Amino acid sequence: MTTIFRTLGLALLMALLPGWAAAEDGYELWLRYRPLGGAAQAQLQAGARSLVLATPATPTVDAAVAELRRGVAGLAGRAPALSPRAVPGALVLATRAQAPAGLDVPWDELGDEGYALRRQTLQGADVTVIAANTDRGLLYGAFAWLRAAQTGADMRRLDQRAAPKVGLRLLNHWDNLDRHVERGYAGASLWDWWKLPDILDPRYVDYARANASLGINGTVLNNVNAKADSLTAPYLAKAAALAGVFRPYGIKVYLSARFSAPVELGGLKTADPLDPAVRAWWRAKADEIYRAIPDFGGFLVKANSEGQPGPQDYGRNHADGANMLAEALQPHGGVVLWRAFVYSPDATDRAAQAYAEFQPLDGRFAPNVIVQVKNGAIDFQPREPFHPLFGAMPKTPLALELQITKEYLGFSTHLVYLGSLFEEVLKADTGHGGTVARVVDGRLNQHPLTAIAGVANIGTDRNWSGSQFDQANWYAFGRLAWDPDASAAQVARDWVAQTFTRRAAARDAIVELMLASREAVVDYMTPLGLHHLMDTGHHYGPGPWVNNLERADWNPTYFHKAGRDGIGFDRTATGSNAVAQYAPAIARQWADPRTTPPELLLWFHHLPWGHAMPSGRTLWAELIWRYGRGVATVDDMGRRWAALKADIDPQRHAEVTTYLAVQAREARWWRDACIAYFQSVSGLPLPAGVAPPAQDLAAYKALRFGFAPGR
Ligand code: BDP
Repeated sequence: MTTIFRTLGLALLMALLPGWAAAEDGYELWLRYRPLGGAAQAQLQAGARSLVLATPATPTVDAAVAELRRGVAGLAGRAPALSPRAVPGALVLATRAQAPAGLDVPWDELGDEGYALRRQTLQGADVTVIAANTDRGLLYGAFAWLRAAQTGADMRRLDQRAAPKVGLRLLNHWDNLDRHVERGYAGASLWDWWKLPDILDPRYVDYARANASLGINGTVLNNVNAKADSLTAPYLAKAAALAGVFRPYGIKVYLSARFSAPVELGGLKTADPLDPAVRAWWRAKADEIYRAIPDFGGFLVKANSEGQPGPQDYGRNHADGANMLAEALQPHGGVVLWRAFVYSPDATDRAAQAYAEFQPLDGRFAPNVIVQVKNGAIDFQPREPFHPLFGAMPKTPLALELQITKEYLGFSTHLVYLGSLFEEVLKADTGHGGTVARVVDGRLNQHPLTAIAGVANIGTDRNWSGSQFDQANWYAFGRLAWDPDASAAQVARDWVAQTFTRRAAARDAIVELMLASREAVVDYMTPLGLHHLMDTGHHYGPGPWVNNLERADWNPTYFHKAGRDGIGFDRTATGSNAVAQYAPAIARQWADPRTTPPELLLWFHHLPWGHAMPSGRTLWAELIWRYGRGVATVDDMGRRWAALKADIDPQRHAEVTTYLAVQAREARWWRDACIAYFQSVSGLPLPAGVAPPAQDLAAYKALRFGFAPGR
């Protein structure tokens, strides 16, 4: 009772005090536009006195102008008015068609979506130019200019040029029609399907602004575990309403398509992709979709995976299925994103299956099909080697699928900056003549059609992503999708400056904390190449002992194979030989434990507990040392954050503090439960100085989480 009153009292107090009422809750993301203060603010004011439009008016230009006015009003204290000509201090938005004489812009380099920002003299006036070939380019340029201002760039000497390296930069929402988000840890789905198409939540616009600010240009609205209902007329009208909100922001709508829809919706007896009636059904469906959504992006498909229907149900292969849909979308310019996340219960190594099913189909896909491949061969683990399909299907455009939502990395309660993980994958050398980034951006094999997808971490939570720091993962995905060569550290610096603080010392301290966080989670969950030790179903918390699931390859024991003799999955020639799916140079390196990086050791090798590690420790001692290092890093993150109290607004500082305390507790839980279990298997004593787990193994095994989110 007293607590209720106390809470109510506090809420009342917060509502009454203006400072508190305006407390930051994270809703504004990285578009918070707080006053720059000091010289920077005066400079920005001088450089954005007015807005000049040298471009045809479109809804996208309107969006750019609105954002610039909002941004400058916040950062500089005064919104610029529209002016008919280039007066000194004007911000000139120019597209090629109406570019004023005297503009010095390398138009051809900018393509359809790129932009140039520069300070220059135009018709005798000192102005800033935002130039692009299209209105979308202008919008991206406007956001880039605001980002430059927010991150403390010298606006008097601005000279930037950028064009995206990847064509389709997509969020994948695993959102169900009842608003439950599969693997969602940030509340319910943003899409209020019931109230659509008539009622449009204003939040849809803020969602679009946030994505456009990063260059994200497409969104798959519904879960890959799709319901056919999404393709019915009422739901297409709802999707069309969302498409209408997103269109000015350069964002196209896509849908996950259920392969059996011709049976479920069309009353056909089969969904066989070679059946003429089935093909006709999909063509008619595509025509119907494009009548409702003329710029519809296309279909994402999960087929013959985890119980979803697909072409194999009819003895056909993935190319048959994908090409049928591609044929239906082709006249409208749509694409098929066909997922390669497949595995069946009877195979010997789940990590080897996608390659086995897809690689032989290289060259058999229609030109508007992209095969969408997860970053690793298992499933979004804290660390996996890059997927062996990258580089191995030169005739097929491959999209990289990353998971922004942290299904296997502590949901939204653990602070883990995924920029580091994304960067590691993109920069991985495939051994086929280029990195994963070069495969994905099409340069390695000259593919004009390119895509990158991130499984969204967005929901109805006020802070959008379930925690303040999870916003950084959405941000990092978008920035790296635009430029896969960008540095995760630089991206983090920008995010911190836009979101928390521009003060260099504080900003750098937060960035350091973020950059340490990914290795920390690897250490306290799955060090040394271990994977899938998470508990059943919800994937939260440790469950290395789980061995009773109906399918072998759902069990953690299947993945770590720990026994008296040692630990690890032998994927070399003496085991599943999945390592041979990599290019020869990489395969050779990873087939030998002496040349396998310790980070991937137990992914590829089953080794005795006494195996000597480069550190001089035994494998057993190294494993325990790494679990301990993970906990120590999280403690250190907590200390660093505590020291930043004066630099961060109280609400967000306090919130992150409580989250970090949960993470510190749960990192210990992970460490102790895993050590207790592995010790029960190895039978070895703990190395000197290592404290025994806080509880016995039975206590960890007894924990249950019936209502964990996201299932
Ligand atoms: C796994 C998730 C599951 C997804 C599946 C997928 O546990 O919820 O449906 O991947 O990607 O990570 O299709």
